[in-house]
Amino acid sequence: MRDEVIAGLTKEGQKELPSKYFYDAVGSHLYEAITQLPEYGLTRAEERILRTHAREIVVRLPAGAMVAELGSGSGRKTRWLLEALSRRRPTAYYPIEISPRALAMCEREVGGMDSINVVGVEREYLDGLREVAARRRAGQHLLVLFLGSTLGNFERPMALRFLKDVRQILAPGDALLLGTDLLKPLPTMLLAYDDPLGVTAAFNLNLLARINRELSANFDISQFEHEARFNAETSSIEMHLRSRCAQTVTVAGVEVSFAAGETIWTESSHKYAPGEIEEMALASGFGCEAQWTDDEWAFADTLLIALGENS
Ligand code: AVJ
Repeated sequence: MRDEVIAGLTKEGQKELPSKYFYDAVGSHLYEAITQLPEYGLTRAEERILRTHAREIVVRLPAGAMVAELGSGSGRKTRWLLEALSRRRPTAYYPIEISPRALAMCEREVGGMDSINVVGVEREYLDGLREVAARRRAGQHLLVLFLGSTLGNFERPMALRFLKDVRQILAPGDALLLGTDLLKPLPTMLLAYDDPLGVTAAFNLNLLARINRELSANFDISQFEHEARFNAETSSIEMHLRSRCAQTVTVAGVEVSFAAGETIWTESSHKYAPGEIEEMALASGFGCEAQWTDDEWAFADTLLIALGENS
């Protein structure tokens, strides 16, 4: 974390911080609060999809597959799928998370379920997935869950790279259930990332507070403000932290200077056009088996099947 933070803050031009560091104890709880906000429809939309279509999804999955989830979060949405799966047979579930807090929340949420064996994997996504794939029995299929539009945090070329990397770890016939937030009217998207209660602002600013706590930095949190904007070129909502004045901060012994009004880019959440997901899937070695969308909030869960070498 130290090296990535220093590299991002000392970069020429636009300063940046990796969004994966939002989720310490405070950040994980703030994100949970965001998912309850009326302005942030994403999580509820996906929960409605998984709740309403759980059985339909499960019958399309390879039988007896073990389940790996990339970035499980609290695991609340996943319950609906796991319930439908475990009604057919006992299922092994491997949540993969770098945040021990999120992993603990997830193990608590899912741990009590009958016929589900939860084994948390505290690793980066691809490392964790390789580890889980190595544990499968001969011929056993894998279902990878990548929900909540976490893919949207990658720049488009990185998202494609990531899907290709996942495909490489999978065998033909393995499945990937991919959750993606879709493009919607600008005011709706902006409010979702700049809510009137300031929960998202707190979530964003907590990144600086975390860096203070863990890298003995001295950010004055009151001298930064939350900003959400839409980047039409990349079709993504960007979150930034704007320096309210000219100031110098020390981070792990390194001095970082800010001009008044300068920003740190902390996250992009890409919003997809409906046809785009199938396109990305095909370009990364998956076939599009089915797609479910929500009526209230434009969001899609797409079931992708890893194609064989010749298909
Ligand atoms: C957890 C990555 C899906 O991008 O919408 C929520 C994180 N950031 N509000 C998103 C987030 C600001 C969220 N994801």
